Amino acid sequence: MVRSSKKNWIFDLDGVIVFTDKFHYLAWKKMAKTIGIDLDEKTNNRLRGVSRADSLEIILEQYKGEPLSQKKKNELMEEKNNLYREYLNEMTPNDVSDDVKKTLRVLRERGDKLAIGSSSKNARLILEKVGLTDAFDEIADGTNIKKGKPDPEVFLKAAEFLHKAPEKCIAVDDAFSGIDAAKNANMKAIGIGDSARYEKADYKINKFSDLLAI
Ligand code: B16
Repeated sequence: MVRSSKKNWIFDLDGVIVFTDKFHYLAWKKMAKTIGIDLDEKTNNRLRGVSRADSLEIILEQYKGEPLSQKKKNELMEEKNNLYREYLNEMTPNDVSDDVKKTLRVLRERGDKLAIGSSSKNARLILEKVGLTDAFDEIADGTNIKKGKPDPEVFLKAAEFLHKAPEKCIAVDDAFSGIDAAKNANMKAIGIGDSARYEKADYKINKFSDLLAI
């Protein structure tokens, strides 16, 4: 079968290309403990795809003390981020599956455009550690946006960086908030992992290489 046209892919990072959610969890858990909160997995699941500041607010729902100043919140976020980056610094190319590596290579060989659309301010560090910086034509991340997913900003930025109209882009995201962001951006949305059971996803896939059949 002849493939009709080249495609423009925008990939979420955490949960699609790499799996750093366990590091987020360990870092948030340690930070939360310092203010008397025992972060459990159920609350942690609500942090998937959510910005750093919004994640802190979700954790603080369990905080029993006096209201915290913005300065204190910034300190807590910095503390969490420092812990998180210690884990990231241990990452290597072995932290990316062969399925993901091979699929990215094939899409590139087909002439498709590839971008990252991640809420993370650490996206470039992660890509560098796992050796994937050059696998993408463009990177839109937490440093380029004011509003996190489900706001479409990061996916729209990625489309802008690729010089492509949003409706010509396909976003791949594991979080419900990411699928909402893609639909809010007027893009096709592909669900994988958690979001493969989300009815708003236009396509649902089990593994990354299933993209090659779309
Ligand atoms: P940072 P993604 C998201 O990455 C994570 O899923 C989410 O848990 C995190 O809070 C957010 O990035 C911000 O990350 O603290 O590193 O800026 O899934 O959009 O690639």
